[in-house]
Amino acid sequence: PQTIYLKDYTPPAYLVDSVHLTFKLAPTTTRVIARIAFRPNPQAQSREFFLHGEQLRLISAAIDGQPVTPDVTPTGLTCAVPNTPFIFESEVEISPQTNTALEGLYMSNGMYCTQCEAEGFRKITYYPDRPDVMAVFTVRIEGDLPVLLSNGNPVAKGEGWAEWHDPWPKPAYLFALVGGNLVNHADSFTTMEGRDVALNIWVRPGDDEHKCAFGMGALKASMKWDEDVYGRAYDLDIFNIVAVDDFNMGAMENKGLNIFNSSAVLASAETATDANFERIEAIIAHEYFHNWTGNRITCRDWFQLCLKEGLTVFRDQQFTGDMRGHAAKRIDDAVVLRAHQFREDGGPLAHPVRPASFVEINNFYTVTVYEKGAEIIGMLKRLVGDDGYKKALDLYFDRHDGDAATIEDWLRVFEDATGRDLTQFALWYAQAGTPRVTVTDAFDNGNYQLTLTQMTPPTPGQPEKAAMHIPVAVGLLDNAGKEIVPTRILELTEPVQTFTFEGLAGKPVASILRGFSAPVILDHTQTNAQRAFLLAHDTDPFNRWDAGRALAQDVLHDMVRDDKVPDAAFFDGLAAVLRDDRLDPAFRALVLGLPSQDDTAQALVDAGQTPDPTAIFQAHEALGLQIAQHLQDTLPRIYAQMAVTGPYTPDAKSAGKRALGNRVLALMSKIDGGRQAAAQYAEADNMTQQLAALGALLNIGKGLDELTAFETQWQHDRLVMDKWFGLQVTCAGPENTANVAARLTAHPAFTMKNPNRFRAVFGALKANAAGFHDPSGASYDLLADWLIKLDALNPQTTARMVTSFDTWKRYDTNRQDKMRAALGRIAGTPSLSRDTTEMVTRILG
Ligand code: B3K
Ligand code: ZN
Repeated sequence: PQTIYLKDYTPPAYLVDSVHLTFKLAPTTTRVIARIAFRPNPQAQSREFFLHGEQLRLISAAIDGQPVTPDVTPTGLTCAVPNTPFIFESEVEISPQTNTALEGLYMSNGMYCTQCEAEGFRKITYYPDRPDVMAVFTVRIEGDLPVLLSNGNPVAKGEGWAEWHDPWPKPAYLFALVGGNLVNHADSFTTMEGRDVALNIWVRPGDDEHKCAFGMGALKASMKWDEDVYGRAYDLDIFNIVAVDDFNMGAMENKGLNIFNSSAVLASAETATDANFERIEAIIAHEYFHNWTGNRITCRDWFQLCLKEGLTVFRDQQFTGDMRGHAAKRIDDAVVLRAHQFREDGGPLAHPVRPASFVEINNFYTVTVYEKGAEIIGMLKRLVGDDGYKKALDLYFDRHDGDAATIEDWLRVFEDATGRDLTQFALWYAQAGTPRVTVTDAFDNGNYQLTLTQMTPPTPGQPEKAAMHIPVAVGLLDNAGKEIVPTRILELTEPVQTFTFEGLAGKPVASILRGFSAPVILDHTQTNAQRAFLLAHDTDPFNRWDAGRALAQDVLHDMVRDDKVPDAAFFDGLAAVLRDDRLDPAFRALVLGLPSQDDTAQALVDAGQTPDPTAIFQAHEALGLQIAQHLQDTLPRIYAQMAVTGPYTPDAKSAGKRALGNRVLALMSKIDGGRQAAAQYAEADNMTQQLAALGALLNIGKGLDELTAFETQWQHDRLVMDKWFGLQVTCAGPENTANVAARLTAHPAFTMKNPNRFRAVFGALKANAAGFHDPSGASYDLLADWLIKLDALNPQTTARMVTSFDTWKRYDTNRQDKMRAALGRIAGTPSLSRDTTEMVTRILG
């Protein structure tokens, strides 16, 4: 397969002014008639006329009304064209019914829908399928279906047809079409500019109709927030969201017609957990925010993906912080970043936030592009301040509205708006790997000296790293826990740099990297007592939580390595936080959450050791039991205090209480034989309580009756059944995990055609670290078997899930050999997709 390089970018040879598409929908013989107005691009370096097209059957083509016979290859067509503006017309046939890759036009439960980003439009018709070609689309859909939707505003409709017009020029990846028997949950919103916008969430008739209200509320809150915070109003008369069961990712920001995985939009108290509600709110916001950051200003090419994704993730993080509290949100984001992005950045799949090359762009919708991309925006904001950020963003929207822009454009608005030189900062986009910042300090004569040393490890293709521009937020506390120097940003730009704080009465305690001010690994050797002190006193909530986390990590590390008994400081610190009624329950729940087993494995690797997932599992189990025993007198009291009375609401405050109550329940179950969990299961009137109780029971080897009852109760609901599938794998003991997963694949409701169901089982298999890495290799083999089968149907989801193997080099030779063998078997599969081939090749390195 061919590698595409950022350095090879050239402007398009022809631009498109307008497109007129007619769809005649039929399951295996859909006809697409395109009428495209082209004109030569004055900026072009060539006059070659090439249109992308894949898996299309060309019926006819014409230029300015004259039939032509283009040269057709499996990837597109070429044809002689005039040197002046011209009209290209074509008719093609496609088969949505047999499109199992879920890219292009496909069918899901009798509904037609599309997914075009990044390069799916070329499976719909011949077109210059690149984001820097932006055009005005008019769409006519003919089909015997009650609801026919596309982008923009409705123009006209009749029995079996509808026409849509989108006045905003857009790249083809934002095209969307939906046709089906759907019902809408309707509402409206009046923008700050006075535009009345009709809002709809479309679902299949039946069960799901009562699950749209929360999403609608989130949409309206997002629209208002973008006006209030960024001054950005919606720009069409209608905004449609459609829920689809079979979808490769969370959702898609098509102009005026967002298409959502049903798991990312549908929610009710009975069927969705608090975590589901929060995720739905965030994804709805994210897709809505793309209307400005992604659609009005799009990307010049796919290397610039982080331009829209990093910024839009940053915006949805700000939104969730405003809705639900910034401290907990920052902690949640840091947990995700460390667990997934640091893992990616430290392994064979490490790549810059703006990659320099790719084979298949779908493989670069990664935590690095999204989440590290968002961290870069956060750092920029910290460096230029809130006012500087606001000025820069206003300039960005002013200057680039309607453009297909680049990271250089983005950084330039910050330089122009604030006068800062961001040359060194720009390395964050180009250099892969997580920088490591080491801290040493000294105190002398009232002066406190903090020395920070930075090092970014080599990553694939990047053996040497330059020093980065790293904002390190630091505050100082005295020995009584009082803050004596409030948070300030130290700008680390050299390999080694010393910062001095003068005029102090005694040696302070430094709280470093407050608010997780940069996506780096902080290497700060501290005693358990120092960590416990910060856990008790730090005025920065993030660092307070992080001190507890570091303490837990140290304790686990010692248990795994030398079987050491945990320090009393750890239990005392946890107990103090748990009992402190002034602290937000959500925060206490976060402190009570141990690092994941994979986090512990990574920490051991960072300390130069070979992690043994079985030993890590045992240490986690043992520590959980000891925590439960130490806190046994307190747990029932806190559990009772966290009871939420009245009907379920998904707000942050009640969710925080349930989160703490359920953490406590899991601990109590380790010593009460599951008595309380069984009671909670029996009484639960919402999914958060029901699922947490079931999980607590399964984790102690009980709950089989509840598991059966759950299946009987929920067999009609796909999204809830995904939880039923996943939880059993998550909670299985290490030697049993592969068997449980294999048994579930034989369940009549298992299907690999539905990515949610496949991920429910195999995402959980990966997440169960000890079970996945059971030394027998049974889980490796099972996953490989299923990925080989899935690749023939759905390359995108296969390529994504093959990353479960990306840590193979961490482990002992037995596990390494077995993982390599599994990867080799995948790699050797005849006609393996380009997507999976690229990923396996990179993982094997
Ligand atoms: N932009 C889409 C992701 C498309 C993924 C293509 N493989 C959703 C989002 O980031 O909002
Ligand atoms: Zn996005």
